[in-house]
Amino acid sequence: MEKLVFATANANKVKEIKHILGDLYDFRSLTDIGCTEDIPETQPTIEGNALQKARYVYEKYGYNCFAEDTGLLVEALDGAPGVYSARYAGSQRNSDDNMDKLLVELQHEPNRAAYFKTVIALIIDGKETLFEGKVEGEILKARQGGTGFGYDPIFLPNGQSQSFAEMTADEKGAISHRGRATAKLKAHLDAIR
Ligand code: ITT
Repeated sequence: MEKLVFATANANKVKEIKHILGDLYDFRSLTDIGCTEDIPETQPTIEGNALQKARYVYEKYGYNCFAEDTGLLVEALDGAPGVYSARYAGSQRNSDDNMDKLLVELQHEPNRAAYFKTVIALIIDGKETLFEGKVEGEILKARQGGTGFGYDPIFLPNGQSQSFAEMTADEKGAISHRGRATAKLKAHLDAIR
């Protein structure tokens, strides 16, 4: 297969998706193709942002590629931070600040239900396909665990006794939003290879 670019600046996403897809595909990073600019993410939806990032690379650099966008949607906050998850506490995009803000917002809130949603947008020879993955769970009262990234230390998936940040990459990938979306991407790529 010709090369496929993963249009993300987030090294944690690359690690998790490579872990699931294995070595069968010849993935290139944005750095590999000389794309060092900040790709715009200005759409009002997770789907829109995933497509915007993938289209940017496809149109500007001409490579088949995929991008993903992820959000954490909290029921008691009407789906916030959602599409704004990365910038929840400000443009510094800092995970500790984001978690602190969410913990304060939910301080007196008994309903802790939330879910992660990932959308992967794939563009091969101009054909766009979307893959979605979700995982339901709850927001913990304090951080637990030191692995993973982003909101992982305060997210407890339903039916589990450990937060995402207490799991190994295999454990998280087997049930996570990104793991589920990536499994669909993998099935599609395997089918068209
Ligand atoms: P891109 O270059 O791919 O856009 P990004 O870091 O901007 O990378 P997103 O906009 O998709 O990524 O990130 C949304 C936010 O959700 C951001 O704060 C992440 O830290 C967080 N996040 C994404 N995936 C997560 C996961 O698996 N576990 C916990 N938090 C996650």
